[in-house]
Amino acid sequence: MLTKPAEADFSIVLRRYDIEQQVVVTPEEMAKKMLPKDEVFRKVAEEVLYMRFKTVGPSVAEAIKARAPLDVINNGLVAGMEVVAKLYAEHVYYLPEIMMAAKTMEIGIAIAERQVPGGRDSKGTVIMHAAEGDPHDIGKNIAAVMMKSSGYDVVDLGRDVPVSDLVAETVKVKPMLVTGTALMTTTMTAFPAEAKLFRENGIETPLMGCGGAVNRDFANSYDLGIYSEKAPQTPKIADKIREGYDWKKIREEWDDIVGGK
Ligand code: B12
Repeated sequence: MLTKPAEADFSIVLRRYDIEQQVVVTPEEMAKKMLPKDEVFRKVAEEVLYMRFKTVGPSVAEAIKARAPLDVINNGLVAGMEVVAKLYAEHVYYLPEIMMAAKTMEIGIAIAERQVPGGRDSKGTVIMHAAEGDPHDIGKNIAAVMMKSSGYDVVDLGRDVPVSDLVAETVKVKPMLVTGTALMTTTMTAFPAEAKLFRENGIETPLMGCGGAVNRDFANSYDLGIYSEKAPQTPKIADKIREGYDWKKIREEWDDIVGGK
């Protein structure tokens, strides 16, 4: 006999079947633990966390009156996205929330980015891309803002960039640095393939491997490979390349460089 709907226990029915235990943490609890204490940054971060794409613009515009635009990006928008990523990992948020939060963050970044001081002489050109097959470009976009604000020209090839396109563009543009982002273990293998083709085409440009799937050991495992863990480290490394450091010297002095010494 069928159970009448009124008698069904929906707390048992409406649960994810593909994980062992449903995590009970709420976005509010996670926000309390992870979000910055600073009121201005917190408000911006909450816009991302709660996917408020209609109000993120006014909040960011308000925040950049009181705080530096790059800090609003890093300590507000990115901080909010970090909570979203954590909630996804804990199976509280699902893909639709991720996509809406990412969109909200992008709207905010576009507004803050316009206020980042620029207009200086270019320090050099950097090519940035997300690896072939990889749609994750949020970290790359943040790193691109940092590079532009530090005086570098950025040629952003976007996401899911075929290895052959990257090589062709690098031959054409002759950048002083190429960065790659991979958040998936299936796409990070693009970097050694790109480095091999760089070499075959006589390119000695350092190829920075970045993104969640990549660690320092992996980025150091192929010729030309160097590592950057967080977006704000990249201008420091690029400054050293300007001083004449090659990929081997960057590797040797990496800790000192990103430590700011
Ligand atoms: C947002 C997100 C998405 C969005 C991406 C939107 C976008 N435009 O980027 C969407 C919804 C599209 C997506 C799709 C998928 N995703 Co996804 N996604 C995520 C999520 C939740 C957050 C990533 C993120 O943006 N974080 C915030 C940014 C700021 O962090 P970040 O990218 O790590 O960047 C930081 C550093 O890595 C670094 N960095 C990054 N890039 C660069 C570049 C430079 C130059 C520098 C210096 C530094 C740097 O600096 C940043 C901070 O300073 C992660 C989970 C997680 N915890 O990371 C999964 C995750 C990356 N996704 C995953 C997967 C599997 C997928 C899908 C295959 C899911 C599916 N089954 O369909 C699809 C991809 C399908 C395809 N092939 O097209 C997996 C990858 C697993 C693996 N090990 O391979 C993850 C880890 C989730 C998981 N735990 O399973 N995803």
